[in-house]
Amino acid sequence: MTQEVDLWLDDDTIVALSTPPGIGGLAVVRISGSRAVGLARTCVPGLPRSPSARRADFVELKIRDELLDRGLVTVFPAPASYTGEEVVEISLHGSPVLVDRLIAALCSAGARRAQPGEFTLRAFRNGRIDLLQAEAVNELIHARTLDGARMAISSMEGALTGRLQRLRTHLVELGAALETEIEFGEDQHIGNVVDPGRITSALKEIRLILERARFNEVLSNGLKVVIAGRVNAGKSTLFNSLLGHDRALVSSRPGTTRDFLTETIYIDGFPVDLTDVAGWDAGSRDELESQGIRRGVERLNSGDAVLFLVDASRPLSEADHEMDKLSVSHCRLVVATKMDQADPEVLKQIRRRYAGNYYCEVCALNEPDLPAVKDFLRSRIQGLTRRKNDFVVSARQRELLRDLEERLSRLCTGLEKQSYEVELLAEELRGAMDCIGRLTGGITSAEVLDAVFSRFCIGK
Ligand SMILES: Nc1nc2c(ncn2[C@@H]2O[C@H](COP(=O)(O)OP(=O)(O)O)[C@@H](O)[C@H]2O)c(=O)[nH]1
Ligand SMILES: [Mg+2]
Repeated sequence: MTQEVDLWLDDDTIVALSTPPGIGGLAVVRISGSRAVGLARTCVPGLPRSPSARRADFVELKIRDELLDRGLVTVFPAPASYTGEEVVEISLHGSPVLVDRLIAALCSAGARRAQPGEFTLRAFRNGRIDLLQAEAVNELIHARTLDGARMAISSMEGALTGRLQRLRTHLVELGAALETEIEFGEDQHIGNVVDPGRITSALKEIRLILERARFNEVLSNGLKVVIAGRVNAGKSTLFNSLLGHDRALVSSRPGTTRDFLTETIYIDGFPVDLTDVAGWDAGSRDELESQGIRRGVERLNSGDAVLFLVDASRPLSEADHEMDKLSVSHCRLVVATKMDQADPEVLKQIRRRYAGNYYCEVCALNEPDLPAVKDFLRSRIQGLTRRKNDFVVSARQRELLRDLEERLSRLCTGLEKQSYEVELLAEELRGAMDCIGRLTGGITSAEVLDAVFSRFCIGK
């Protein structure tokens, strides 16, 4: 863990390519640290003695008197830069050869190659942004949808930070009240000193954030849909039809698909991850298959919707009933398949049984577009994305928010009850403040920083 501590403490001037690696129209090389301008000058001899702030200058890039390229140099003096340090950005032609040469020259002059996320880590270290905002930067870069990007930007602007700061103010007030109580005995009810309603409303706020975190995930990462149904129900055929090409193996021999296949389709530009799962045959003793089933069930439970396929050409079986039970509590569309070979008796039975469900009948073999299935997915997307948020919540943040929620709810109960242990309440309160500190990065550790920043790209 010494490396993270170094990153946290060292004052090297760092350099990295900030645009994607490879051939492109332009490449931007970023340098940050107290020696940024000095080091840049070794490759930009024409850089003025006191360069103008945040204005691009057209210059010659030279390495040992040899012209490398012509490009633009912009100097961002400290502290009004992305990292809070002196920053220089050099944009040149997007040639990996030129970029490598430039970075190597800067390194031999004394710069160090930046670690993933190190520019943003420095912004955090120098108090330009908090940890919530740093994580939002990464969410923004990786957003798969425009809505995801919008939420990330607003998080970067401090939407979640603001909410948590308000909450923290309430908790500090409550802490002061509890201390008075501890010092001056038990004759007055704590509710007289602090308004428990404030904690209740803080609790509501946290619950709202948590509830919305789920929607956030869909908005940022797309809809996760699992195709379920007994072996040979036509899952892989439907999967291929929705994809528009043959991805999954289709066979009349049961149990052909032994693991997952996940592929993305776009509905109105919105990404939908479709998963075709291994043979769901409940009676199977085959080790590999039952493992596939277990993982399929996990997948089902963490997804946003289920397409539950029932074969209309064969009598309903025990496996159908089991799949029915597994999927009933999820948002699901029941799909009667193989309509070209439907058995009238079976179909009647299916229609009766699934009256009241979202339901459609298809022949995936000859029906390439499957509009009924797509309509269902479309309405699911609309349902989940109707409520827009102004922040993103990472897995790390969600865990801390859950912890915070539990503590606040214990605090609430404690405050409402007449008999309470003030010391215990104070303990919960400290825990809650800790959670907020960990969320924003006021309290942090090398492991957390490593976990957060190692997910970044180099150059950000
Ligand atoms: N007649 C007909 N056969 C189908 C249809 N859909 C799938 N099948 C056939 O049913 C068998 C099993 O299909 P498959 O997609 O592999 O089922 P899975 O085990 O649920 O993935 C294959 O022989 C398919 O060609 C359909 O709409 N009509
Ligand atoms: Mg299959």
